[in-house]
Amino acid sequence: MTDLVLALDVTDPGRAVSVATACAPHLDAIKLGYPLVLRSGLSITRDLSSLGLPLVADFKVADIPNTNRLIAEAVFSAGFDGIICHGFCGEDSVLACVETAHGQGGRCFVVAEMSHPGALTFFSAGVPERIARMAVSLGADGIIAPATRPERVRALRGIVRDRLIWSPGAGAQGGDPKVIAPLVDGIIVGRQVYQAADPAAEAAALGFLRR
Ligand code: NUP
Repeated sequence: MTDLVLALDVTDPGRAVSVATACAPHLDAIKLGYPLVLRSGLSITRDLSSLGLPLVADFKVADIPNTNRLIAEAVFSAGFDGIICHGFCGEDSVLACVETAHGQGGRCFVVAEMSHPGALTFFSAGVPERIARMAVSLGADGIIAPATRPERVRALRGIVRDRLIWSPGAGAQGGDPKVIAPLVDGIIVGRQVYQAADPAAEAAALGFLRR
């Protein structure tokens, strides 16, 4: 069973809520990031809470431990259920997010390798493997790994084993949802759904991934 996670990068808050509401029956979680939250404010969580879906803040938190903790506290006080942080800032920075998440009953995902072409400039040469190992050792709930590179997801699965892998990059970025879904616990899809003429129908059509 693979979760379908909607990347709600819809910049108009009203439309974001209507897209999320229409798609909700076909989703397992909603991921919100800067494109929406910088326009709507953190209070968008209140508008989405009635959908009853986990809300994950994709702020790719990447700062010193104290700042990471302050950001994570703001995220969980606003009603989010999960947070995504970067791993390259090191153990103490990641731990601040993991501990704050777990203190609030939430989850923390660590970006191990990004999905876009330019990611390989620095997410290469064993770095993603090191980040994945660190995420496991710090008790993170899962990692983010690229749907655009299934072979890399397989390699990282060997490290994280039963921790979660959520994977963006299917659809608009070229990854094949059919290929990636069996390898991961959650597939993150944004534009393919919210830019469709009928987002709910598009989300429903991805329902086969969840079986
Ligand atoms: O490596 C990453 N790639 C990626 O696309 C890590 C991410 N968090 N994302 C996010 O996933 C990206 O910011 C966007 O919110 C979503 C993918 O959206 P789309 O390409 O399906 O529209």
